[in-house]
Amino acid sequence: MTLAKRVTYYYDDEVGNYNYGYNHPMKPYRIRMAHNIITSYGLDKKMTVMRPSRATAHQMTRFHCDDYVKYLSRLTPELAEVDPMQLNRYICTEDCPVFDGVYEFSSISAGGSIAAAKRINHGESDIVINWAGGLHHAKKEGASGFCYINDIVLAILELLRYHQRVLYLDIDVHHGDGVEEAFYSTDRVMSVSFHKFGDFFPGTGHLNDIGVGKGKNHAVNIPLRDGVDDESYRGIFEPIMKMVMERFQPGAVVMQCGTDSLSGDRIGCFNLSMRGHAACVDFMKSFGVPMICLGGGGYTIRNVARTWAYETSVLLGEPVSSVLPYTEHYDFFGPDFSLDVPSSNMENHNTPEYLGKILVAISERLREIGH
Ligand code: ZLS
Ligand code: CA
Ligand code: ZN
Repeated sequence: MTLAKRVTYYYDDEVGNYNYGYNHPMKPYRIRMAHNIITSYGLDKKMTVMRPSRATAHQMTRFHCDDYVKYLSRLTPELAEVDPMQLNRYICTEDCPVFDGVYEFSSISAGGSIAAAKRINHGESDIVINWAGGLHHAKKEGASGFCYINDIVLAILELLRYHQRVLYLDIDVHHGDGVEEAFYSTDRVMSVSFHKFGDFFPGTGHLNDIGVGKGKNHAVNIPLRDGVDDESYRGIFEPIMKMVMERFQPGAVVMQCGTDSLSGDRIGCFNLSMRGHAACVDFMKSFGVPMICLGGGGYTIRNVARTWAYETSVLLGEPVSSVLPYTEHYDFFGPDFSLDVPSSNMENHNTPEYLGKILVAISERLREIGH
């Protein structure tokens, strides 16, 4: 683990009450489960814990269309039923259901990420955490892939007020399409996403999608196959991110720490262990550049809670016992009750040749940028 830093942690206890629906894989409750592990380890005593104020409609329209934000702010399950035409304009309702409080939920997520950016801008913290953030698919004009408001784009826009260059890094198993698209033609934001590619949502993030105009070579896509393990992930993650940091020299980093890239995820198809996932977070911390860590995907909720709690300890530089402390969710964590998500024996479809070719292609393009 690298050296201790000043850490701020944004958390709103209401977040765990929002519900996408019984059958839906996205469970905001996992954020409360992570929080309870964090406090049971006493990690809340080692950082500044704050409840973020909710993002206003006005703040949301810094990225999103006025009409969409206005519509979302008034949207209720009842309204969705009486006016399906209007609804279909903005939302694919199977992935993005109109649940009770959908707008408030989004404003908690976005409020935390915007507050995180302000805290970094004012030099009040080295690292800021918002596990309710990371909703990377939301578009300017509509919801997509469980995401309604793009808290990440809003946070980056806030950071750009004080920082000439901002790095966005996304280790969710899905492509960070909403964020990439928002900054596709600028050289002030570099967007790097590692994701499953090939017959997988959202379908974007090809190796050769590199940005346009001034943004050329400032979008970096690492398309992976099923079953990537800790060793092969680290083998491309570390050299790519070292090069990115050297060439781009960002003033701030926003890292989306989606945990659907863990082994055994309900939607994902990678084979990372909790320690392999957290090693990426620790590696980024080691550069000593101000950083915001956000949540995102993660659908096997006991493993999401374990991993975000562990990553909080890694960011604090405070080792914790691998025996889970008692929490009200203790029964979720059997039969082992340990702070661990192991890899499985699934096949790794990413051959050394495949990964080698990706590394060569990306190195060549990164060599072209620089200041
Ligand atoms: O990155 O694959 C799709 C789109 C479909 C297939 C699924 N049907 C329902 C709609 C059409 C093509 N959607 C993905 C979205 C993944 C979003 C990831 C978000 C993030 O992790 C950041 C937070 C998808 N994968 C799995 C599902 N949707 C899905 C699985 C099961 C269900 C239940 C509830 C709803 C309908 C049945 C649903 C969606
Ligand atoms: Ca990703
Ligand atoms: Zn995801």
